[in-house]
Amino acid sequence: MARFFKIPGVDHDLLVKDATRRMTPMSRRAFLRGTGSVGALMLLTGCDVIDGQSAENLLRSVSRFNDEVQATLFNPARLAPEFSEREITRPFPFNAFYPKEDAPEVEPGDWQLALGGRIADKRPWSLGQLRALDFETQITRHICIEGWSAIGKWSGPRLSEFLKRIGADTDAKYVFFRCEDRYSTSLDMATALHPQTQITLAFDGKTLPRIYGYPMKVRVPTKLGFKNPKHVNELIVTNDYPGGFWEDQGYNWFSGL
Ligand SMILES: Nc1nc2c(c(=O)[nH]1)N[C@H]1C(S)=C(S)[C@@H](COP(=O)(O)O)O[C@H]1N2
Ligand SMILES: [Mo]
Repeated sequence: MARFFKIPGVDHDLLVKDATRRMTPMSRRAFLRGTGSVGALMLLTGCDVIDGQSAENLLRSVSRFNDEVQATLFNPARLAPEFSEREITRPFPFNAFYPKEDAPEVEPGDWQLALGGRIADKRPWSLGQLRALDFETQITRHICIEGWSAIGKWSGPRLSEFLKRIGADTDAKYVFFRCEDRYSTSLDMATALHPQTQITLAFDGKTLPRIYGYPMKVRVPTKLGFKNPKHVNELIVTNDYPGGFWEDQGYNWFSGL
C-alpha cells in the first residue's frame, strides 16, 4: 500500500530543505517537530505544489512571510488560509480506503453521535440537535498525502463549541473519532479547539453528500486530509494515545501545523 505524495519535477527532500533554509531557526525547529513535509509546507503557505514552477512560488511565499511563520507556528490559533468562492475546486475529489460505491449509507433518523471518555454529559446527539447549533462556513484547502489538494466549502458548528456544550475535559490530550466505515483518527486537544476545526454538516451550501461524509465529518484545515474523518459516529475524549486508521499504519500522527 505505497501511498506516496509525488509531484512531477519536484524533489520533495530538496524543496523541504530549501524551505527550511528560508525559515528563522525558531520556525525551522517548530516545522521539523511537526511533519516537516511538503504537505505541511502547503498547509503553511496555502500554496498548491503541482510542478516546479509552483514549488518556486511556495518557496517565495515562505521567504515572504517568514516573520509570520515564526509567530504562527507557535500559536495554536494560527489560521489556515481561506479562499474565495471562485477558487473552489469542482468537482471536488473523493477519497477513502474503498471506492465511492462503498461509502456508507446512513439513515438520518437512526444516526446519532455517541460520546465517550472524559465528557460530563455523555448523552448521544441527534442530527437535529447538531443542526441547531450556530453554523460557520470556511473555504479552505484540503491536502491529501497521496498527492492532490482541492479547495472546498464546508459549513457547520465549531467543534470547540460542541466540546464546551457536552462538558468535555479540554485539559485532556486527545479527541478520537470513530466512523461508520470503521475509519478512525485523532486530534491533539489544541487542534480540536482550533477556531477552524468544524463539525461539518454541509458542503458547498448543501447537506453534506454521502461520499463526502454524510451526515457528519470533522473538517480540520490545519491538518492533512486523512485527519479529517468522514461519517463520524463517535467522539471520545481521552488522555491515552488513540492513534487512528492510517496513523496505526505508519502515517505521522501530527501531520499538520
Ligand atoms: N470515514 C473516513 N474518513 C476519511 C477517509 C476514509 O477512508 N474514511 N479518508 C481520508 C482521506 S485520506 C482523505 S484525503 C479525505 C477525503 O475526503 P473527500 O472524499 O471529502 O475528498 O477523507 C479522509 N477521511
Ligand atoms: Mo488523504
